[in-house]
Amino acid sequence: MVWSTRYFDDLNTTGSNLLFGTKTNTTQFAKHTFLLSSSSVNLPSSLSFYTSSSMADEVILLDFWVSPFATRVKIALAEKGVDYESREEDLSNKSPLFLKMNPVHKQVPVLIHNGKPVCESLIIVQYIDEVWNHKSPLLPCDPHQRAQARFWADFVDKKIYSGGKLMWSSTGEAQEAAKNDLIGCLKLLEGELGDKPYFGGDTFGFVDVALIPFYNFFYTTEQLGNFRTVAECPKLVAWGHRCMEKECVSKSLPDHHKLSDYFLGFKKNLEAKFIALGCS
Ligand code: GS8
Repeated sequence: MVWSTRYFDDLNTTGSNLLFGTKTNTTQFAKHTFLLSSSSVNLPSSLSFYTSSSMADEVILLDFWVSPFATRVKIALAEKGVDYESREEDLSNKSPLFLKMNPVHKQVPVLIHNGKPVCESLIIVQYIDEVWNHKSPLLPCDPHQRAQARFWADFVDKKIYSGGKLMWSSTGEAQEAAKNDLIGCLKLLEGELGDKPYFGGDTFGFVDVALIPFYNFFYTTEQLGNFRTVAECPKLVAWGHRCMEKECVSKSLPDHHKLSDYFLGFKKNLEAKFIALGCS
């Protein structure tokens, strides 16, 4: 595994677009011998050699250490045992390679596999599951279960990420409303988890990969909204602990204290800028 030595260099280089995800919203094998077209086909492990990528593959991740979206990709690659090079991007000074590889959204993560880019974290995780289908399937075989997994992963993006973002960009009553909405969404997720060890059932899967990077953010969001996730959603917190025991997760997630310091400092800077601009 090749890790970027610039991992912690760019802590303060990005604008609010890092947190809020858009540029405009400042406020707020060598090649495969053959590849089976669907990861829904389960092969005997003796055949897996023919379907997985070889060490000669070049896998580069355009990365940013704070990004929960990039963390998803790191977890999926680690779970599949894929070697890759992480290249830390300075989001306030995007590299020519980055702009070339993701000209539409200009966002991390971007996976560059043998020179070809794949963008958008959930699409990248599905791509990884299809290409490196020799082990640890992330999506289920059954089409309906696959659709369900995609639904909940999409829910994470639409409700958990967006709900957290709203909490960060609001104050007072609006923040309280955002907090209550977020807790409601976490409870829905806890209901979907039920008594299963993972969202994927007995094994770690697609929804687990989609959500676990945000588990780290719970700690920071709790401080901001003055609530305890464990009191609200104990099974979800137990799931988070279970996931953290997996090496692919623990080695991919940034330290939550560092993350918390980063975001709380970031929020303070943003507030100071608002005060200086005379905004309330
Ligand atoms: C979101 C990626 C994103 O927001 C995905 O990959 O799933 N839907 C996408 N990336 C942020 C960093 S993390 O907050 C980003 O690259 N921001 C820079 C920018 O928007 O200019």
